[in-house]
Amino acid sequence: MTKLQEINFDGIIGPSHNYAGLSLGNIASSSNAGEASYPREAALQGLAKMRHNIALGLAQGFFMPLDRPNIGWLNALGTTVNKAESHIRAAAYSASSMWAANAATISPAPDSKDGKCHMTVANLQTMPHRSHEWPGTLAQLQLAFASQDNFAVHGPVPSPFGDEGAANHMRLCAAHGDVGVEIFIYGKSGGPFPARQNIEASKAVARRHAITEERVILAQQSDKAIAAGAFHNDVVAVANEQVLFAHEEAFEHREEFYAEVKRKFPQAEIITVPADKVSLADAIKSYLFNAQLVTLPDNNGMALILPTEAKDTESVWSYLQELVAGNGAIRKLCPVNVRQSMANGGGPACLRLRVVTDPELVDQRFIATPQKLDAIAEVVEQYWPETIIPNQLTDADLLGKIQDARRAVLKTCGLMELES
Ligand code: SUG
Repeated sequence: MTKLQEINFDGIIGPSHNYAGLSLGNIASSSNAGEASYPREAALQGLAKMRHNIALGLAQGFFMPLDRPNIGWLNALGTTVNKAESHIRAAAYSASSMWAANAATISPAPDSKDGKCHMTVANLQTMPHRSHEWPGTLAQLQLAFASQDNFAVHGPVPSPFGDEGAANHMRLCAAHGDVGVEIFIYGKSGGPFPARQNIEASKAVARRHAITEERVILAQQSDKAIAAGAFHNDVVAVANEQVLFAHEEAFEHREEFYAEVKRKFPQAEIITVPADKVSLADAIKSYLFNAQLVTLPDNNGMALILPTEAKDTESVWSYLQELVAGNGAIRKLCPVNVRQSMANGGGPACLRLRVVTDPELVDQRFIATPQKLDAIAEVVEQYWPETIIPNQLTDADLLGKIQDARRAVLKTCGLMELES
């Protein structure tokens, strides 16, 4: 018998973290384009979030930053770091793999007909800077989840069907280790911003993961939400166990979708945040729904691990006070400071990939402990650049520093086989 548990794997924020304004439709990314970033502070904020969650009694893992700039990708484009046009150079340097919610879609073993935990690495092909993440991510998934008796790790869904991973996927279940209903959210193109999750990719992932049709739901993200800056579903909705917590304007056909949820998972508790209490604009600005909705140990109910921006947004914070006072499933609010990631449109939930499995089946090098996080923090203090302005990406010294920093963290974690 295995002991299934939810483990949150956070992407360690890489040494090349910068604000290049690469994501059309992501308001924070566009509005901070060209600003100075603080990679060291960013990575320390991410590590502090992991420590915070471990202290709550949650299981925590991490992924290594990818090799940036991606010189192989530049070479495949017939160019080099020095010769590339600035938007291509910036795409090669992006530390975007920190947002592990976009690394892959995960279907835990109880959901799959073959009893294995299935994972499909996301192709992220809508955005050039993210489209070259998947080979590095796949290498880590194959290493971390190497047991082929327990895991089936799939390559990316083929082009042209954009797939952005767990950010557009939710799971409802009585408890993490029980069989679940999996919800795949896609967008339709035609609005001012790209719809990044293609319905064909969602369907393909559900088929590849061998989930019984009766336990699959496909739902369309609302055009309005995408146009307002919700480039992924996890900016307007989050689920955990029996709870679905969503903005009133998150889904295109809300009533039909809710009816299907109730039919396929009658125990569902749907908490809809009304637009007249929290506008779509405030939800997106505060990243209220990009909270990690987690189950606390010892029957202490659920907590929302929120960005501090949620506390700073009056409508959101007063709504949340009411919510936790109501004695429902969500009982605790935990604001965490991930402002460096937030300034590129990545909140607490973007930074993590949820995997339900027995922690003992995972390569232990990817499992976090307070001691390991301390050791990683030391490397970050010593090697991560303090600050980067995107127009410095031509600087050869910076390039060397970024490469040394990654090598140092791989070495500290005993993961040198991921070096190239
Ligand atoms: O893909 N930002 C990321 C943020 C991803 C957030 N993830 C989830 N919602 N799960 C994106 O848009 C900005 C990079 C830049 O502009 O430099 C960026 O890629």
